[in-house]
Amino acid sequence: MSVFKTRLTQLQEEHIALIERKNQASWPGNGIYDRYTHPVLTAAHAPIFWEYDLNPDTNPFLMKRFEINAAFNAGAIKHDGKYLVVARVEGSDRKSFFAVAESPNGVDNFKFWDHPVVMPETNEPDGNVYDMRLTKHEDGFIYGLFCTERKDPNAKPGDESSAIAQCGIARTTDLKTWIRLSDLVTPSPQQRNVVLHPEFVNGKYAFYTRPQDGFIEAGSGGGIGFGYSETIDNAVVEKEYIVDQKHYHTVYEVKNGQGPAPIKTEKGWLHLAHGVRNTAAGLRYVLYMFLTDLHDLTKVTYKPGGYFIAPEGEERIGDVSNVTFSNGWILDDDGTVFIYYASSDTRLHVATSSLEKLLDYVTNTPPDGFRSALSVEVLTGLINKNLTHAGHSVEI
Ligand code: M1P
Repeated sequence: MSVFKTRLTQLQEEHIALIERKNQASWPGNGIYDRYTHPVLTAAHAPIFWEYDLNPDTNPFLMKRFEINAAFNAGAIKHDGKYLVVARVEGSDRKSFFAVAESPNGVDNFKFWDHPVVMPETNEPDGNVYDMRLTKHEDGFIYGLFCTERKDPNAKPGDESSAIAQCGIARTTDLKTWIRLSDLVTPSPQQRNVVLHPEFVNGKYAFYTRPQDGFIEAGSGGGIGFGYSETIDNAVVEKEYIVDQKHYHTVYEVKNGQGPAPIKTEKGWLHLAHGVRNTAAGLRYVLYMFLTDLHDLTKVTYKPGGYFIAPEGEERIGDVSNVTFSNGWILDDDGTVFIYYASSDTRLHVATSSLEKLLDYVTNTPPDGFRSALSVEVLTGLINKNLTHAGHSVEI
């Protein structure tokens, strides 16, 4: 057999084994959610026909012609009975694009659709697009809001890295054909992590935003904002109300951002977000949760202290290490919640929980007291409760 054929056979066998690999929950976990043994999506999940020219005449050495570098930060939705993620796929040329992968069960067997998303552009071409949040809106459409990044027109000569980030908006009914609308206009010079609320609020479209001064730095901006627009075509948010601020000496002291669209529960809107703090080794991104009032969407009613998910083991390492990031989750009919989170801007994982468990977590985990002494007070309370409780049914 030719080298071409031998290599191709091996690549195909390895690819099928990867896609069909079973994923198992890692026990005993923390009781809040289950992590899984394997990532659900990686660069290696890209179909072989994306990376190779499979014609031996034009590619006799069976070389990669279009290398996929990473598959991470994914929007998620259950559609026609399938668990779909719209991943940020990045080529070795650093350009991101969107591609849909589907799974029959939400935890393994994720397979990319044959073609990536062809995202139409506005009059101002996108330099890079990433981090789509999917919202099934009550107006009947599925919206994808994402970051569109373009070179800063005011960058000084020689500055090839300054960029302007804004929120791109597209809608679809089948995740195959996308209609691009105008980018969201807000008072903020930079926007990332913008999410469409699934319901109309007083007849208006409502957006979670992240006002930010610079491309990386939140600066005097920051916090998860909230604002309204009369329309979704040519959407304009005139005022951003801060729902969840960054705060000194917390896991969200440098900046934060809304994750996926919040889930409506009987106790309020359940939010997943990311928080960023600075360390000697650079920025550290973790996930945290909070609940907002069912009627006053700008009022946080519960917010556990600390992180919900932080990078662990191999999750710690990647193109941008020490990062967990989530922009997609799926609430299933039986109350299971599939939380899709990416690690270190490299790969996508799933954690599973339930609405009941997440509400228990959010409403019963002590809030951040913002001082060491108050953390010790909370810990002492828990220790004393456990050690002095005579009627404990469990031997300690
Ligand atoms: O590299 C970590 C993350 O950085 C950005 O998030 P934020 O806007 O909060 O700083 C995004 O580029 C995100 O995609 C990335 O995972």
